[in-house]
Amino acid sequence: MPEPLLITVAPTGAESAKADVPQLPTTLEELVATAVECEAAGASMIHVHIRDGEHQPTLDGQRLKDTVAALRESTDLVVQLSTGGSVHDPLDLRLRVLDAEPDSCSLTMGTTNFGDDVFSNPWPFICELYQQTQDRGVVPEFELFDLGHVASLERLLGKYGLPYGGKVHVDFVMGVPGGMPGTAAALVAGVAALPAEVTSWSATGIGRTTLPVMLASLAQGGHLRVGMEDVLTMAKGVPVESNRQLVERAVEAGRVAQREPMDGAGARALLGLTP
Ligand code: KMH
Ligand code: ZN
Repeated sequence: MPEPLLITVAPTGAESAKADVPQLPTTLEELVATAVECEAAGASMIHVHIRDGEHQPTLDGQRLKDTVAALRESTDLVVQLSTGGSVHDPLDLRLRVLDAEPDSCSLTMGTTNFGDDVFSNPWPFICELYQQTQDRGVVPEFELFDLGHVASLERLLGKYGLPYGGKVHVDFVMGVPGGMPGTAAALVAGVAALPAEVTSWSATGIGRTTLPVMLASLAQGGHLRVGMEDVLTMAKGVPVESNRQLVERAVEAGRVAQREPMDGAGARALLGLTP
């Protein structure tokens, strides 16, 4: 039997403006409603960036705690908070995301050019964040924007050992201008380079690379991340109406590959989260 498919939804991100994309879930109510419908459609993990009252990206501690609580109350999704935030967030605030006690957090394995900006992830920050996840019982998802990040992951695991829970899950974030391209060839190279400790991997392609990366991931037995953080069109000139639509498309693609969507319990087992 092919392995069930982990579908992570990344519904909001930090890059798109509500004024430009009114269907982007930016309030807590919109985020919870999105989470509920994406879970029903087949997602089992949610990668969360939150916004403030003006719909701007924020890492406000109380809002993060309220968000984790609300998502736990309404869904069985694995709640993953972004520690990447926006390119403007300082490193100390990004570390404090863990105070909200999520199930999981993102942990990007290196600095990368990010369009015209720089997404800063210095090595000492990576080490500090990783050790804090181990101490606080949070399962990291290692975000790999470039092939060099794969080598850094090997270095990190060699220095500090396995994550909390004992599993190593990584996510290839491809097609960011400044990172690795969103191509099947790049994904093949990335998967081939993964350290032996890695137990599962997913992939997402930004913008027009969404479909090639999704299909290449399924072709190699990988898992999927989808959502409006990563793509705002279904096809050229056709706007995404909702995150649910992207999850439904991932479920459909997975079924072609004979991969049924994993439920929350399956995702927790995959990630080493105790029930
Ligand atoms: N918003 C990007 C600068 C993450 O969530 O950890 C970083 C990002 C990665 O989205
Ligand atoms: Zn993110």
